[in-house]
Amino acid sequence: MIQGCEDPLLAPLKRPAPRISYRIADAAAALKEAGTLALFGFGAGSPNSDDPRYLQVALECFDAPAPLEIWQVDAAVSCGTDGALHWSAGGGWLFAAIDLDESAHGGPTATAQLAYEQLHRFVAARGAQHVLRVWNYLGAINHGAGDAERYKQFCDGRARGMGDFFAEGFPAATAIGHHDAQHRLQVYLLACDQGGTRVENPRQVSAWRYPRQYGRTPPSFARAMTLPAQDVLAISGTAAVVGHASAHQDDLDAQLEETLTNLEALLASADMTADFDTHSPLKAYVRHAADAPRVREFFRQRLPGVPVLLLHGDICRSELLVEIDGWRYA
Ligand code: 3EB
Repeated sequence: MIQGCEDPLLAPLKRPAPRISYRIADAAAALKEAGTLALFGFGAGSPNSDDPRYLQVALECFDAPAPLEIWQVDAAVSCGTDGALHWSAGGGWLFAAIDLDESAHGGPTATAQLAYEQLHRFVAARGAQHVLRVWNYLGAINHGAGDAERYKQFCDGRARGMGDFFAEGFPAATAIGHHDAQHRLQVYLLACDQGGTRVENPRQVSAWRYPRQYGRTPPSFARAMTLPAQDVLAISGTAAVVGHASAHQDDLDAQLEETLTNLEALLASADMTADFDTHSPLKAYVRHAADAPRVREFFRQRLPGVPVLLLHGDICRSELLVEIDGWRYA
């Protein structure tokens, strides 16, 4: 191309980030709104819907009534199912989700392998797609000792199933334990026809370089991902991990402070200012229900006005009491 000649027809299409919000709303009405790419309910009491864009997440919410999470794009959305998988697409964005019952697939390793194989097969068939963000929810995540811990079995299966899915680099991710009696593995993702930029945290060893003590297969995720238009950061599950070690065992307040320090370090390493605002929804996964009021108070004091969903979930290291993930919109 001739230098200085900027033909708008040759410039790549901008892919504005989906808008993500929490809302007390009627599920059917939210699904009817223009541009709804995905809708999430939280916990057993949340709505049921067969719409492929809807997922009932197996984590209970500490808010009553529990809000819905809505992803919206400025484009027409199509959707469908493909075997055990359901999906939607619009404006260059792709949502895909799978929900598998472990009892039908032979435990956490085999189920994670199958989930990632299915997602890989589906996303690959849709052509150039970049997986930017993945969420993983599995039952009884801390059950089992040492390498037999269910989270570590999940990491083994995830790595086996992904093959070259993430050859360009790992997506940002979250992996949290749910309390559903049925051991279901829920995995959902956000992909785009343009790539993002991976962000690591200088305070933390990259997860894929964790030493052997954390399991045979290091967790495969990036700490965060800048979305293609460069204005939004998708933030992975972030906890009180410094270097590769868990900090402040049994101290909720200190873990919250350390986690916020990690989030701020992540923003700095993405060249963003160290603040969150009313457009930057977060989630806090809280291990012990009794800690929820203190976590809520921490957000009220330290991140006032930031939308936060408090969910009852287990962090993948049993000494960690809280984990935060979410979005930072510039
Ligand atoms: C950590 O920092 C906490 O296995 O996909 C955070 C985010 C964590 C994602 C995953 C695990 C995962 O290591 C654990």
